[in-house]
Formats: sequence, structure tokens, C-alpha cells
Amino acid sequence: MIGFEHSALIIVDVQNDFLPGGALAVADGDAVIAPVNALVARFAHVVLTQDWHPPGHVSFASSHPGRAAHDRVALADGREQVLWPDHCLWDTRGAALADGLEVAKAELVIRKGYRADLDSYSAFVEADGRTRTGLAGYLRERGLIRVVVAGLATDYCAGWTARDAAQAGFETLIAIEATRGIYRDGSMERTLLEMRAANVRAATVADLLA
Ligand code: VGL
Ligand code: ZN
Repeated sequence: MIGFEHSALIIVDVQNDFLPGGALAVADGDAVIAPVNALVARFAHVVLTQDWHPPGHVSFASSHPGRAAHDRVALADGREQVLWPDHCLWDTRGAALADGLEVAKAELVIRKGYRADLDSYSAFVEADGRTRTGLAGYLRERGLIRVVVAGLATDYCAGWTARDAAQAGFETLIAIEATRGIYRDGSMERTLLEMRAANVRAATVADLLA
């Protein structure tokens, strides 16, 4: 269905902390590993992301005395930040890529959320809405025009990455069975609407590999 030479597979945050038993477990998160591996086998260009937070990160509830995970707080610049359990502390087992993910051929790893005071769900633009990661430029310079997004979580990092890929001008698909969501406080409804508005298309793994 797609020309693999000009397409990139972006595998978002398939890390231990987002799998069952992890610090911010996504229900059934480990179910993405097999479909992701099936996609990796066929793609010529594979990019990975890792959520990668320093101690005391602004997204950790533990950094905000009196607050709990899933609370929303207003930051100094007026933006709203959802708080999470401490997760993906850089260089720990929780931040490591899932065992069984067959990603030796990945050509680029984008780490995000590594500034203590700035979160980043999207692999393209950080949570302030303007700090760019350089991924759009990387893809463009290599002549890649189409992006397939897989990984975790559909309603946060994977969905925001797909939305921003489309907004950056890439033809963007999200691989349905290769992603799972957090589903909290309307997050899935919101992100699905944003992806639709940005013209992200949904495709099955079978369709992508046909
Ligand atoms: C994510 C919440 C916090 C994700 C990362 O990968 O979707 N969600 N940090
Ligand atoms: Zn995070």
C-alpha cells in the first residue's frame, strides 16, 4: 500500500514503564510489540522515541507537593500540565526499550522530556508548542514524505506525534493495532479529534504491509 523507500516508521515510547507492571502502565501496552515488529521488518526507515525524564521532572506528581498523579496544574507560563507518577527516569530500566522490540535497524532515537521544566509528548514539538525536536527537518532532508506512527500511548505521545507529523506536512497514518491508549479524563476523544482535524489516517497493520 505504501512506498517504503519514502516512508518512516516512528515507534513511540515502547518502554518498560508503559508496559504492564511499569510505573505508568498502559493497559495491554505489551500487545503492541508484535505488530510493531511486523512493521519494522518491512520498513526501510525506522525512528524510535524514548520518554526520558530527569529527576524532579515537571510532569512528576512528586515534584508538586500536595498534588497527585492525574491532577492538572498551571505552570508559571500559564500552560496546563497533567501530572503523572514518576516514570521513564532517564537511564533506568523503566526508561529502557521493551524487551522483544526488534529495533536494531532503527536509524534514529529521539529522546524527549529531558529538560526538567518542559514536558514533551510529541516527537516533533515539545509541550510549550514551539520548541522543535528537529525530527521534521531530519525526515525532510532524507526525502521521507510519509510517516507511520505506532507505539504508546495513543492519546498522548503517539497521537500527538501523529498530529504534529501531519501538521508538519507529512502524509501520516497511525497503525491501529500497534498502539494502545491511557483513556483518562477524555484524553482519547480529544486526541482522536485532533488527529482527525490534522488529517491523520488510521490503517491496520495488514493494510500497511499489503
Ligand atoms: C506519555 C504520559 C507521560 C506517553 C509520556 O508516552 O504517552 N504519557 N509521558
Ligand atoms: Zn513522560
